[in-house]
Amino acid sequence: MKLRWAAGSPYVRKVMVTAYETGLEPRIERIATDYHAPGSDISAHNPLGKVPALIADDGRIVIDSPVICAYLDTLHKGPKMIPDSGDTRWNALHLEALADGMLDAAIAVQRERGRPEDKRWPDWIDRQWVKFERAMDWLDKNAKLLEGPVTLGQIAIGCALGWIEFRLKDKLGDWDKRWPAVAAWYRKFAERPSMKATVPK
Ligand SMILES: N[C@@H](CCC(=O)N[C@@H](CS)C(=O)NCC(=O)O)C(=O)O
Repeated sequence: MKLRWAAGSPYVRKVMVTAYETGLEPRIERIATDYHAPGSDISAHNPLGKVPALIADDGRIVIDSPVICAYLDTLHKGPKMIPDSGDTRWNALHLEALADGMLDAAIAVQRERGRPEDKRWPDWIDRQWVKFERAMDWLDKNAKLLEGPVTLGQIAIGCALGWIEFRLKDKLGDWDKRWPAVAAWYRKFAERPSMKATVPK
């Protein structure tokens, strides 16, 4: 399989952590992709111009990290990252959706901050950041959902927090104090070999 890959992308990282956790990593060839470059050929595999995109062994193209991870989960015989049924399934998918939404909001903040100062809209930054803060408040109260064998939900939350801590450290502040249950869980999760092998640089 080939993966349209970029080192700094948290969505790509989610796919790669899933690949490590399921033993599929050796089967994935990373194709480094500069999706911002004018004329980038990423649209040949994803008309939306986004990474990650997977080119499966049979030529099938799979886009969007939740779909790629679900696809990878069909290719191995070990414990499923998306459990087949019951509470664990819906908790995993719920956490993944929450994590992706946290990231979407955080990336919107980072993009807005990257504009020339006279083109920035502070209200937009606040509106996005509050989504992240509300999600973290909820997660801290429901941190027990992060317990148990590794799932795609945990992977997605781990990768989202890894990116936000890396890119928006100043906004995040002393988050170990504000969201202690999530922070404690994250510090431990970040020690997994799959997370260490994919640290954003
Ligand atoms: N929902 C997508 C989001 C992917 C995404 O936004 N990737 C970013 C890199 S972190 C990208 O390729 N952005 C390019 C663009 O939006 O034009 C997923 O989960 O895969």
